[in-house]
Order: sequence, then structure tokens, then C-alpha cells
Amino acid sequence: MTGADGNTTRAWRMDYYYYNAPGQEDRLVTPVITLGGSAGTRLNFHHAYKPYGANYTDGLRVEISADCGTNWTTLYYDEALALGTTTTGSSPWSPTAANQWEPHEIDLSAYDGQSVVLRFTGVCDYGDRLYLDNIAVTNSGVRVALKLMLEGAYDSGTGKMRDDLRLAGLVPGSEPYTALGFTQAAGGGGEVTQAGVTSVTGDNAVVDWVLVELRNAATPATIVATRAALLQRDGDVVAEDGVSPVALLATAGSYNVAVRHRNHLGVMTLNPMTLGNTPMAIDLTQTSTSTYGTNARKSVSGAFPAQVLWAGDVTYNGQVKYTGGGNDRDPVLITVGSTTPNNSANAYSTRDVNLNGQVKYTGSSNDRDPILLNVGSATPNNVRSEQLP
Ligand SMILES: [Ca+2]
Ligand SMILES: [Ca+2]
Ligand SMILES: [Ca+2]
Repeated sequence: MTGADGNTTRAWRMDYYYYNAPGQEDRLVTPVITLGGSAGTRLNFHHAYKPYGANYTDGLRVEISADCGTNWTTLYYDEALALGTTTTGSSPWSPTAANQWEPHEIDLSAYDGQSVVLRFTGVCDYGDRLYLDNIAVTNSGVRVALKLMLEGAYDSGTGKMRDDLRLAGLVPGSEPYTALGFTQAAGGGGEVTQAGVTSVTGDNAVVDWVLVELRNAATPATIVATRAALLQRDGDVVAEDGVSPVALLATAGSYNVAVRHRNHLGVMTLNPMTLGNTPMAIDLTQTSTSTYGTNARKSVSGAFPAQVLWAGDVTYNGQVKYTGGGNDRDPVLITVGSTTPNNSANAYSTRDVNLNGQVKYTGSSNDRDPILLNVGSATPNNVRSEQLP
């Protein structure tokens, strides 16, 4: 037969001309497809069908399931004359020209980041032959393979971050940034971890959520697209499946890439980068990766020296501040109790500066000292500002 590109092709066929079992449904079901690391996902396919008449209601239904087949949502359904792609040709029919195929493009953006199953169901009514071809699921996002270290969790003796939050079962299944008031754009926000992701141990264990941003190259204060993502112990920033590079919903082009954290100062690449569907590696732990502003990252020495994001912005207002109004120290004390400064509280909180799952004001591994350290121990009234436009 002739395919949608005008060349000879082979295709899925339901032979309703010879198949006399009205109401019978036959299905083509895909394996589980992960849309982790996919943005602006599209389903494309072609179908071809010559109606036998209005009374022969052969049908085609396309459905999607985000829960492994328990519930299905219809993406497309047509039958009889409406399903037809031609009126010419004899029965039993097969396509003889490219224009006898109808192209479909269905927006699956609502399923970005999830795992889905698709199924194509032919509904028999003893009419004429139905054909299906060129099924494709595509990721139309811009992709980045980011790497970064958060000071609060970083161990320069091992070159990895601690995953204390995960070990304590504190990493939330849904991204925390929307609720904290961070700006979202182009479909960012509402990301949810796929099943089992926070059970992974070792170098790829989840440390916390971060927020990735694409900034307009000409006016980098403008946030074009965002995506909340997961940070692994070895610094890789990955999508909701815990594996894939992050995809953002934007057209291929030039962007500055910024990354934010709920109690660390965010950073942005100094130079715009040409981004597309092939993941662009951006390693923010390296001095050689230039960042916007002055001292945007902290240099940590040790067996594994690295550039890390500054810890201590408990109030996530873009400033690390130890004294005076709106400082980052008082909220830590308030959490443990103003009259009980030696207490501690187990929580997933921006007041847990060192990301160990515990808010603590005094004693070893407290969350107050790192704030002072980052404004300068001898200059407690200083303020350290986030270097973002
Ligand atoms: Ca990794
Ligand atoms: Ca602050
Ligand atoms: Ca802590």
C-alpha cells in the first residue's frame, strides 16, 4: 500500500471488510512510556479508512493511562463517515495515495514527567479496512544536564552531598517551590516524583528538589520557563523519573540557565547557551563554568574542592542575613521555640540550613552558624545577596 509519505509502506490493519463481529474491540497497547524529562510531549500518528457507509460504524479510539491501565482517558475517537480519509477506491480498500492518510498531533503536555501507556482500539462494525501507521511520542522540550552542589548538604571529603532528608523520609513527593511563591512559567510547577525514585540509594540518591529556570538571553531577568527537578548526591539534576535530564517547555534557542533552591542562593550562567532537544551539559560545580555576578557561588576546599550554592537563605528572599529586620537566624530559633533554644525539630523546612532533616539553633551541626559564616564571622551585620538579575 501507499504510505503517508507517498512511498510503499507496511501498516497496522484491521480488516473490517471481512471481519463480521460488530462491537468487537481489538487493541494495540504500548509498553509503559516514561515522559520523565519530557516537556510539551506530542503524540503523532496517521490513520487511513474508507467508510463503507454511515450505517457501518467502524471506529478508532486512542486513549492514555497514567496509572498503568487502571483508568483511561480518550484522546481521540471517530467512527463511520467521520473516520473516513477518502471516498475513492474499491472494497476491500487499501490506501493508494499519501493524501488518503490523516495526520494527528495530540498534545500530551498534561502528562509531562509521568509514566503513561497508550492504546489504540479498533471497534468493529463490518465496514471496510482501517489502517494505522507512524505512531510516535516526541519530546519537544529544551533539555539541560545540570550539575550543582548545595553547600548545606555538601561533604568536601567525599565530593558528594548527604541525602539525610531522603533517609528521614522527608523529601516531598511534590515540588515545594510553587507553595513557597517561586515564579513558575511555561508549564513548570506541580512536578511529582515517579514511584520508587526516593528509594534509590548511592550516588544517585535524591538530596532535594531544585528549581531550574530558562532566562531570556537579551533580558535575563525574564523567566521564560521553569521546571522543578531532583538533585542527586553526585550533583546531577534530573527529572521526576530520577534519571532523565530536565526538559523545559521552550523553543530551541539561546537562553541563560538559572537554578534556585529553597534555602540556598540561586545562580545563573554568565553566558547565554544554545539549547535544544539534545541535553546541554552545564556543570555549576566547576570554576570554569562562569556565573552571573560576583561570588555567586562559594568555593569549598578539601579533598574534593567545588563551587557550591551558598546556604543560609532561610527566608528565600535572595539574601543571607544574620542580624536586623528580616534576618535568617530568628526563624530558626522560632521553629525550635524562642524560650527553648536547645530544642530541635525534625522537619522538611527552609530553616534546616544544613539539610540534615533537623532544625537546630545551638550545639553541634546547628543551622545558625552557617548563616553567620556566610555573611562573615567578623562581620555579622553584612548581607550576602543572590547574584541573579
Ligand atoms: Ca548521578
Ligand atoms: Ca534571607
Ligand atoms: Ca539542620
